[in-house]
Amino acid sequence: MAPIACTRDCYDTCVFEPVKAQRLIDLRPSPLYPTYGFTCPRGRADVKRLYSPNRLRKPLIRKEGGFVEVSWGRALEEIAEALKSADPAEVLHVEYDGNQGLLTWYYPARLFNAMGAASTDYSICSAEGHAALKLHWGRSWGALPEELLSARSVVFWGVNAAVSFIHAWIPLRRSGARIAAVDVAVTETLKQASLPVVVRPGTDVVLALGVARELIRSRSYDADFISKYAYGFEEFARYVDEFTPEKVAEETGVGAETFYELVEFYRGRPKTVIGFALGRTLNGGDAVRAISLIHALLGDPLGFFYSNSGAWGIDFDYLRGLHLAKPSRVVPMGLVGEEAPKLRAMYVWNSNPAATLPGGDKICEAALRGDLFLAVHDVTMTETAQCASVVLPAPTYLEKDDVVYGYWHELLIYNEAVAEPVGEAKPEHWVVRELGKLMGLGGHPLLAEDPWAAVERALSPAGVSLSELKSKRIVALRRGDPMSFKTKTGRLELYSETAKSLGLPPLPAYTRPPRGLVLTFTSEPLHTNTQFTAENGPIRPVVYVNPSHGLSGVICLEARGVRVKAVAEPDPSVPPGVLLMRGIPKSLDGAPINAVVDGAPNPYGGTPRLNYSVVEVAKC
Ligand SMILES: Nc1nc2c(c(=O)[nH]1)N[C@H]1C(S)=C(S)[C@@H](COP(=O)(O)OP(=O)(O)OC[C@H]3O[C@@H](n4cnc5c(=O)[nH]c(N)nc54)[C@H](O)[C@@H]3O)O[C@H]1N2
Ligand SMILES: Nc1nc2c(c(=O)[nH]1)N[C@H]1C(S)=C(S)[C@@H](COP(=O)(O)OP(=O)(O)OC[C@H]3O[C@@H](n4cnc5c(=O)[nH]c(N)nc54)[C@H](O)[C@@H]3O)O[C@H]1N2
Ligand code: SF4
Ligand SMILES: [Mo]
Repeated sequence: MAPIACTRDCYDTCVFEPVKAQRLIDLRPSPLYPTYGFTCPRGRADVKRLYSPNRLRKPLIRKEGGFVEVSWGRALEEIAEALKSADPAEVLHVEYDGNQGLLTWYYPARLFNAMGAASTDYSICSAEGHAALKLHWGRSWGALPEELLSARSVVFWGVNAAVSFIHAWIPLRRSGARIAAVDVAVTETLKQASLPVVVRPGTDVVLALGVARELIRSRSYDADFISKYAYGFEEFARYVDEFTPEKVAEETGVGAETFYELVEFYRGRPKTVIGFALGRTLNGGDAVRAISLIHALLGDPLGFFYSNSGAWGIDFDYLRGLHLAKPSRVVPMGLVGEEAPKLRAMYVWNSNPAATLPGGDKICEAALRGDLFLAVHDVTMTETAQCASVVLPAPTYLEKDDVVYGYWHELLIYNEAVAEPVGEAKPEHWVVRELGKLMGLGGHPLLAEDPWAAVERALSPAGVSLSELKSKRIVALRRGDPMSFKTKTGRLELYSETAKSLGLPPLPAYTRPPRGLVLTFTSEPLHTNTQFTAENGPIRPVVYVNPSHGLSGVICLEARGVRVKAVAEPDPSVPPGVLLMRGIPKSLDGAPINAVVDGAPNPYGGTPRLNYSVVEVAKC
């Protein structure tokens, strides 16, 4: 059978060979690059989820006594009426990467742009680092899998790759590459790294600038590369000179011995995987900037990998219809919860914001009070769907045709359905076009354009036609020229004139973190964000904490007057001052853990500081 790609928000974007008898019975990981014949526990759980009794099968409307099943016609009328009667600026669509398909994630935004609704800024995950990297490099993409996997040494910085990025981690472990890893706790990744480096939360920028200083002082940088391609070396060198090993130790907690080992590691010209999590900490965008610039000094413009989503030239804006219509306003994702009580209607697909966004609990409060009309299109009854006015059943990626790209590998995959839609599940593009018709927007050019014609147009800058993709099934995309820097000066800006022109600091900045206990998160192997609790069990609300704090058993975490309840587990691999949770659990009393998480946007891409919330511990 034709291959099919996992559409989950994941570095790996695995390619599977579906195995079918009467119905789909297995997804066999492709033996080829870069899936290499293995996968994660979520990959195979998709087969289990496909026909699970937990799937949504029919549209539901909330009534006094709970949800009742209704026809698609009735459900769509209800939603169309609510969207039509509201001021478009008070209608917000919330979607993210539950499924990375071009038709599933991107195209449906056209309805909301056509009506002039409010949009989010899509900042929750990786926007901060994308924006930060562009200030120096004019791009955010970097190494491809083959470049990363053939490296003799790799630094995993702010990413628990042993759990969240297994198709980089396992091949590198097998190849015998030397591994350094930088984190705020001794995670699974640090435990297996030859050079584990534990930093205080929010201080990575100091460590990276300290490394840069040593490389410059010892003349271990590529002076030819710098003079040929870079701008602002003198200013950069002057600036980093204040980041002495003493300052590094004082701010980051990394002692001289480990620090010099890391400098030595970088002299070996490793690749660095810069984790998305960095963009979710204090000074995180600045850390991403500084780490990437180490590779500028080393003369390796493909030395880092962050996300390659922008490398292929796929026109995501075209898919969302931004060439013809714009949202009336943009709400940062970290502030959607705060905004919820002021909205009239919210339409959610491909995400579970009540659980995953800071203050997402306020979405449910507003909806259950009756102040907010909430519609949710999902494959299962999520926390957000449980509060909705109308719930619509969606097909999983196994039940619909779509086009899938990766944010690490360069393969573009044509996914053909391998199962019939379960129950009355309908794809996202069909739903928004039907809603458009009911709202009198059916003739709008954004909705009149056939979804596949939109995909064809969006792929043309990437140099791929749909007919080629359909016949080959997998096409390798090409990235641009790594020596072409689309910055203000046209050079690799060590001192960023691009940032300056935007009113941002031209050099990576550092603000000393306030004192206090920092709540942070690391990935968990059995779940992707909040998914697969039905198949793999719930995510336990455990806070791992250094034994010196004397905490164990049920505790409350409090911030800004909000409390959540969790179980404290003493763990020496977490340093004092850090509270580490695995996955995105719920409070013991059922509230989302994100009720206490800080939604304030970071400065470059607006990503909220999910990995840096100062909390108080209270008895409860
Ligand atoms: N506290 C804390 N919060 C976090 C994070 C953290 O580390 N800590 N991580 C953050 C990050 S990095 C991210 S990316 C966000 C993720 O936030 P979300 O995108 O909300 O995460 P998921 O829980 O994966 O929700 C995806 C939803 O899409 C649905 N879905 C899957 N396939 C389809 C489909 O084909 N069609 C439709 N309509 N729906 C589908 C799934 O059933 C699921 O409900 O969470 C963020 N929130
Ligand atoms: N198994 C599994 N895989 C996943 C996901 C999942 O939920 N489960 N989610 C997917 C998604 S949406 C994403 S975005 C990626 C997640 O990829 P990343 O965002 O890179 O997240 P993690 O791999 O969880 O690793 C982040 C690490 O950063 C550390 N950290 C927190 N604060 C700081 C800091 O200030 N400095 C440093 N150096 N480290 C810090 C945390 O302790 C944690 O171990 O993974 C994807 N893959
Ligand atoms: S979640 Fe990631 S590792 Fe797991 S099957 Fe999907 S792409 Fe592969
Ligand atoms: Mo993410």
